[in-house]
Amino acid sequence: MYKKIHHLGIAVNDLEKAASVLKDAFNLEVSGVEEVPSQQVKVAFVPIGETRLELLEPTSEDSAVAKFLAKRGEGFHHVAFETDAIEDALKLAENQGLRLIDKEPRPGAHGTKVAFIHPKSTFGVLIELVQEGDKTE
Ligand code: CMX
Repeated sequence: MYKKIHHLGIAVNDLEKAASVLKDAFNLEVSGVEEVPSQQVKVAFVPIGETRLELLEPTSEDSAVAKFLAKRGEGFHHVAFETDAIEDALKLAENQGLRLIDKEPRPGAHGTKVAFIHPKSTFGVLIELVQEGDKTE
């Protein structure tokens, strides 16, 4: 049901500044910036081997990431598990008593389907399920 860690999300105050550090001090490639209106964030991806980092900057004060930054400051925000069966993965999590933030998948960056599980039911870690767009049709 699960394939790999799709990405690790990191909340930042300034996406350009964080991207520069990863480019200049780590020699990593940083993708173009994309807005994800459904999540009120702009994001950039940084591939590292089989996985990637996702830098997240809020585009609205009401966004989940803005609240996170205000309360906890910059840092690790979520881990995303890639699945090829997101509906089944959500059902399994719900049947096991986890608190789903999204009962149905919603649109994520780059044409993906995504759904989140509340960190209070998963040992303090916000978990995102991701299914790549080309596998959902
Ligand atoms: N990781 C771990 N704990 C977190 C957290 C995170 N990312 N975000 C919030 N929390 C904690 C808070 O610190 C708080 O803990 P305490 O009560 O111990 O202080 C608790 O969760 C708050 O939970 P809440 O009152 O239910 O809800 P919030 O309004 O703080 O929202 C959450 C938290 C997870 C429900 C919300 O951030 C959410 O819906 N996230 C899913 C969507 C998302 O994160 N989108 C951004 C990423 C988009 C992308 O990747 O494209």
